[in-house]
Amino acid sequence: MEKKLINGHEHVSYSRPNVSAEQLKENAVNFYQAMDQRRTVREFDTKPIPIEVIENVILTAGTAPSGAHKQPWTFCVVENPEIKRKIRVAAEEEEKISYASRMPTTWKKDLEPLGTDWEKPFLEDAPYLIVVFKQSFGVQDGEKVQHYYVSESVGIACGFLIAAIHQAGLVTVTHTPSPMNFLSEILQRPAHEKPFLLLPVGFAKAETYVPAIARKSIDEILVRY
Ligand code: IYR
Repeated sequence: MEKKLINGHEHVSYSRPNVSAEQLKENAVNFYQAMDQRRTVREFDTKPIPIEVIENVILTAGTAPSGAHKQPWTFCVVENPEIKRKIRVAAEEEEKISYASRMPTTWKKDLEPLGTDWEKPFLEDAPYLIVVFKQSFGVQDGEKVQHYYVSESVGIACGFLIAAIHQAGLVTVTHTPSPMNFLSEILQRPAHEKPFLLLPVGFAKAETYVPAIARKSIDEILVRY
């Protein structure tokens, strides 16, 4: 592999194969159609899944770009039923209060078509919970390491993760119990890691339903200049 020093730092040559316009169009439409099959699913089958699948979707998430390549993320994988139970109990405790008094009426109205409520059985049914933490800063050899665009970086990594989960043939739901500090306590994460997103991962329950909702059209989301 060809190497070159830039600013005194080693660079390696990089290229991707030349692809015809026809092939580009086919690739793009195929990936869109595959991703358009993704749905948020809230009811899970308890069927186990090999850990290698979870390792590889997390490796995929780890390929995301990040501010100054600091990779400011930690992915905790929970398989232990007792820890899943603890997370469910704590999440439902918060969600119960949120639905009863913290969420304004308009918010609850907006959620009505999705059929959500405070109960979160998926936190125990799904064979794995991936709890994503964002690192406000890093720690290396006891020294503080500056991180940049942390939420953006971790958000992009979560997008990759969700795409990888779908591509593998599994389902998930982006669960954000609020507040979610209980996740730091249960999983005993250090103070510089903040809970970002909780993703149960598994097969969809044999008989489940998702809301009959549509995605915005190209004209609604694309502005050309
Ligand atoms: N965190 C709650 C409420 C909730 C909020 C939004 I915005 C959603 O898109 C879905 C749910 C819950 O998980 O039920």
